[in-house]
Amino acid sequence: MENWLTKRAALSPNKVALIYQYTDFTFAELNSTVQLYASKLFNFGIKKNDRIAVFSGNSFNGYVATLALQQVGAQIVFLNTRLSAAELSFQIKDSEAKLVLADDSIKLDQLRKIDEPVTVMSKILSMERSPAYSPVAEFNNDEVTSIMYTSGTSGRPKGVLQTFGNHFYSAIGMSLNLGINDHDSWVMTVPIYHISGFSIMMRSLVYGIPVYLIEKFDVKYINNILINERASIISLVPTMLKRALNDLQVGQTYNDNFRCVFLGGGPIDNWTLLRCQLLEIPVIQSYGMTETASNVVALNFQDAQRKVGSSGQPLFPVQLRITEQDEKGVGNIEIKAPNVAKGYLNRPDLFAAKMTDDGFYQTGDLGHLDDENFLYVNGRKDDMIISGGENIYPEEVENIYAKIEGLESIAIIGESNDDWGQVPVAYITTADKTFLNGPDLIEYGRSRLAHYKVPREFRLISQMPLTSSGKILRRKLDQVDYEKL
Ligand code: S0N
Ligand code: AMP
Ligand code: MG
Ligand code: MG
Repeated sequence: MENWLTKRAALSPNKVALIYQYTDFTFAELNSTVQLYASKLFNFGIKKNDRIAVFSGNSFNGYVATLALQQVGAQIVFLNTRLSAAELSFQIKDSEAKLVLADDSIKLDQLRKIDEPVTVMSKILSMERSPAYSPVAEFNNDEVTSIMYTSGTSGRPKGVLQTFGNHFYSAIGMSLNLGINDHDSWVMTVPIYHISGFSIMMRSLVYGIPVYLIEKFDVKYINNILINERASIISLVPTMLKRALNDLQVGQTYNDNFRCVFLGGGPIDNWTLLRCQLLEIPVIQSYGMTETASNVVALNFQDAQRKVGSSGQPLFPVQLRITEQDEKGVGNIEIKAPNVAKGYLNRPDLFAAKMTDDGFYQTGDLGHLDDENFLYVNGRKDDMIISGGENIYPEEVENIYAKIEGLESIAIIGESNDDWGQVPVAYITTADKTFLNGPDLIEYGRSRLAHYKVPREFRLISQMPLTSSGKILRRKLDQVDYEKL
């Protein structure tokens, strides 16, 4: 396919591409800004197929830099800005990123502690443009454009390789479901470093619609945009939706061009969905993941009221099946689609282990289909916790704590939480509790892990519930008597 940005700028130069802090940029303006930046990146030495890590919030500079890296043909390694220095360092090394391009409008504290080379985005601005630069001619389907790290039960995080083809089929599947029109625009307040955010940028190029780029999830600011501007679609995770509802004043409604909240990233309770119905805020519930380059299943408008609690039907390009069903029809959710990622960087073995012989990706999620083939997600096969749309793997956190002397065993589970959905809490055993206290254990975690991964509470128990083979039974922990540390 032809380069999506140059193609889009040629097809609809005067349409609005980006709205940032109440200022509009057309596709022609965005393209020329991006090409200038790309030419400077090129002069700085960034070339086709280089891997460049990006540490950025949803800022104008970050948006332009991301698009510019695609224009020079670099692969973008998206860093989650909440990660600790050690976590960032691992991803930068593992991806063999040539450099970290950092958004200097946000706090760079963790980045200052790492050894890998960092360049701030504004430094590129001061470079000369290169006469030798020209944008890549094509975005090819099996070319990797973005890499996003995801953890798992097996130790270190893996980089998910997302191709242009993945993003294209994702955008097409979505538009066939939603029916994108000329009045649509998409609010991007989910982070650009997650597929929830980045996919909005990619869709904007494919559809030719504006993105409202929002730097920080400030609920008053967001509601103001939804009430007083012409925004039509907003992607949210459940935590964000609940905050938005709680902030709405009696009688306030979203603008008359508003079409829907596109909800994903984790389970939602029926009460919140009911509240949305009462407030006449349409919600499209969806199901998807980093490995499928955003949603693969979504409810459509006609069925939203009838199928409360369902994530909808597989999108047009998506095949979905449930294997190993129990007596209630609940089993493994498996997906086959052109938007399933190419693999895990450096770990083809781990990706192959998740693929079936006939090409279905085993998501690790459990679910069932009703008699009309609507999907209901029932949970996870493993013990992954989702807090405010961020995933936490107990094993990853437990491994960090296992290094503490005197701590005999530790197990982490998710506990329900009104704001975050779930938060992690830890159960520990020790022969001598004199040296262990809750606040110190929390501090220990905060200096080594993204803060959302750190257990909120440490609970001392006399012994771990075990399986017959001696493995810790996390799912029994919430029934055990404990002493709060
Ligand atoms: C919910 C958010 C906005 C909360 O962040 P907030 O309130 O802005 O926090 P800060 O002011 O930065 O920090 C305040 C304290 O809160 C802690 N904290 C921040 N986030 C979390 C969290 N998630 N859990 C627990 N604690 C958190 C901070 O650490 C800080 O505390 P201290 O000072 O102690 O450090 C924010 O979390 C957020 O942006 N969440 C969304 C993330 C997201 O987008 N996840 C989706 C990932 N999944 C996918 O992308 C696949 C699905 C998908 O594609 C999709 C998903 C949604 C919608 C659409 C789609 C789609 O298919 O298109
Ligand atoms: P991530 O890999 O960070 O993109 O997270 C994707 C995971 O979020 C999925 O594998 C599910 O476990 C969870 N998830 C996404 N959508 C839903 C949904 N509609 N209901 C329940 N869980 C979901
Ligand atoms: Mg994942
Ligand atoms: Mg995640």
